[in-house]
Amino acid sequence: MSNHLFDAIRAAAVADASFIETPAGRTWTYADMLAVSGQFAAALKTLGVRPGDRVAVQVEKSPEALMLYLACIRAGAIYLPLNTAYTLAELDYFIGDAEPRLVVVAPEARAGILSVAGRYGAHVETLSEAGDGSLRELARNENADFVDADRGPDDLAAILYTSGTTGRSKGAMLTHDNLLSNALTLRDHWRFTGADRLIHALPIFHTHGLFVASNVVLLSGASMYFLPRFDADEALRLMKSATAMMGVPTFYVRLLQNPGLTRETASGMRLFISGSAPLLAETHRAFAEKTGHAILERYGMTETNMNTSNPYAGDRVAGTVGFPLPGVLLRVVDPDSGDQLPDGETGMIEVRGPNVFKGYWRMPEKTRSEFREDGFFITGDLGKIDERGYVHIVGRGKDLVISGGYNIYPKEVENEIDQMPGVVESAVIGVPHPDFGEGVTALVVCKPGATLDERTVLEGLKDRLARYKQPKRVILVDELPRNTMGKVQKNVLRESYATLYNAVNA
Ligand code: MLC
Ligand code: AMP
Repeated sequence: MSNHLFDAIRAAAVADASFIETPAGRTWTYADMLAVSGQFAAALKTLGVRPGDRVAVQVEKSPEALMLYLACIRAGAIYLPLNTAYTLAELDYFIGDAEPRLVVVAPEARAGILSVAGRYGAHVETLSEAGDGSLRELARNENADFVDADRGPDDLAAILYTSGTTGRSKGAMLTHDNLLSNALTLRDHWRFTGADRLIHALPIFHTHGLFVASNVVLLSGASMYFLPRFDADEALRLMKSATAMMGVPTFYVRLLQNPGLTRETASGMRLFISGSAPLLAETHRAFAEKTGHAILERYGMTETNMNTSNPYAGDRVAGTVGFPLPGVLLRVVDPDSGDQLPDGETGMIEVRGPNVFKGYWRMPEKTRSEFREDGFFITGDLGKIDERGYVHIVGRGKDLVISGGYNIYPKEVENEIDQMPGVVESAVIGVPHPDFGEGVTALVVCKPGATLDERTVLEGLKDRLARYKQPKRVILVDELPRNTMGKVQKNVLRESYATLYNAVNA
């Protein structure tokens, strides 16, 4: 029997070495990790979860939540993490689409989810932020010596939903080898060892916090400070005894605003990594000036895991995402013809490698349309390769807003607004925001005589969309600018409202 991903995790585990420390003073060794993930895996089996079954999880971050992820890998189930901000309306879609055998939610969310889960034949268990709940109780009574399910490199380990340009979310299917190969590459590239202690302040329902951060730590036998959420004061306090941090650009913007960030505070750290959204070159420079550390920026996405990284040794160039990682092929092509462009020219970024996902869950046509015949995945990001080989992301071919590292597809928000009584149409854009990088902003055209205002539009979105997708501002306008083809000119709108958030948090 072999389990492609977990065998490697097990091989890297040193039984009495520290694995997790929480701010509440809870500590976990690697032996604890092996035992508790084994108990959770056994509980899944008792509940009837079989290899290939999906397990949907919307719970707060805790060591036990991470154990549930590992338990799914060990039991051969497909882990399906869900952002804790998703509303019941959003969950309905994910559960209907993925048809999980089991749904795990916070105890207080149980009553709400029961009818949704029931409709799709899913069983419900609970897990709280403190690590309690019905699933924990079941696991407590199980044997820790779980025999891992047989899983090969191509078997699915996880499905992560990413929003789509049409507004419909797609489940990206990630295999055991997608996750393992990428985490091993990152471990070596960023030189993680058992001596490292990572400040882990990211959520664990997306690629960054779950796979990049947690898998790299696990595969190097390192330890981590596991924080429920990012807090600049807490991160600064922990830097004195940590070695590395991974974050979205907002983490670095907030650290820079904190007088506690000094050369001395960061002197014990060896590495600061940023990704999930563009890091402004000015943030990179200000951080280097303040601390002496050049933030290492890398580029990835849910479908591909990590594609590029600035070098560990060598120039970490502000405003670039570095070189393709070992084993990853990256090219820049003309978006229409698909022909490869010479270095220096801007086009569509395409990637191929063991990191690239297997396709979208139950969407074979969508999958086909996003791959070239030679197996390259079309990322939707526009970029160029400079004369030194550094990759620059210069824009997006997809209509997407990234706010604080979370993706928001304007279409999804527009669809909700357009359904409101009194609305003729809307356009949702991202404009520069000092804290979140981009601020979701809605321009709304109302019917004559309609009594809509900013507050009523926001009120109408409250139970429909996760909080981070909701516009930070809603502006009523008489009409939307259009080109001769009748298409809304979002670039014109982005220019008109470019300074909207200048005064906020400045
Ligand atoms: C929270 N809010 C956000 C938001 N996060 N709004 C827009 N964008 C966000 N990212 C809302 C809150 O609900 C709150 O609403 C208000 O904004 C202010 O919240 P806050 O207290 O300031 O936010 P905070 O809890 O501190 O969270 C901000 C954050 C967090 C940046 C720390 O969003 C975060 O951890 N982001 C990381 C996302 C991530 O992991 N992305 C990786 C995706 S994987 P109210 O109700 O108060 O008005 C990927 C691939 C790759 O992209 O390459 O890695
Ligand atoms: P997601 O779908 O949440 O995984 O988000 C992936 C997208 O985030 C990518 O397609 C990019 O548009 C963006 N992204 C990730 N890392 C970076 C980065 N370092 N610089 C610019 N954009 C990034």
